[in-house]
Amino acid sequence: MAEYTFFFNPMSRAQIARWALHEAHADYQPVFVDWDNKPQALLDANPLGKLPTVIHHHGGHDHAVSEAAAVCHYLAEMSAPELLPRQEEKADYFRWLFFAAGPLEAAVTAKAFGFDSGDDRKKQITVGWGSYDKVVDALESWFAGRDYVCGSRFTMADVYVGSHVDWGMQFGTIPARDSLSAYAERVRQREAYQAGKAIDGALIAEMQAAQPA
Ligand SMILES: N[C@@H](CCC(=O)N[C@@H](CS)C(=O)NCC(=O)O)C(=O)O
Repeated sequence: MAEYTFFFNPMSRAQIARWALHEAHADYQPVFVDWDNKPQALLDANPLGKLPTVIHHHGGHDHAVSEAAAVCHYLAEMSAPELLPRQEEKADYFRWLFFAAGPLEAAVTAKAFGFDSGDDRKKQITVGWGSYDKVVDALESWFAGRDYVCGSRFTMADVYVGSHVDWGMQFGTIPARDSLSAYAERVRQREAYQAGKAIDGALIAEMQAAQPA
């Protein structure tokens, strides 16, 4: 049995976890998930049935991990310690990992579905992301001064934050400001990013070819 079971669909946030699995050189068994017929093992592990969900078969136990940011950090903890933050990198690492999973994700979703707070100060004070514009400005200024989340060294936080920025540039949900497009370009050079994209890209092409015209 592989060390990790990886529930995925190539057209999903599971791409983030695949990249992380490749960064960790993990031994994993992929299990394709059809949205309309989710495997019981996925629902048992994660009642929301959300992807990515990973099961770590370790020490005679099965440990289920969901939430893409948690999956990335867990994989670093278990299988890629060199991608964990060093003492002096921890503040930046955790701050931006959680910023991306919370405010950034929420701001992009809110903007896409038309419920961002915009210039409304009352809403800005209440919602956890302030406003989409403030979130993008914060992200842009962070990467104006550094190559990666923690400075000059790539860590697992870059898989998660980098995925958001990469997708944002690709789908136009985050503006292609200089520091952000440069950061996206930098993380796309990772061998593990390219390996994961090649697998998911080929599967997406197969699925699209199989669809009736
Ligand atoms: N908060 C979760 C969100 C995961 C999520 O929403 N995944 C979507 C695909 S991108 C999904 O599994 N949707 C299927 C469903 O909800 O049935 C994370 O960050 O991992």
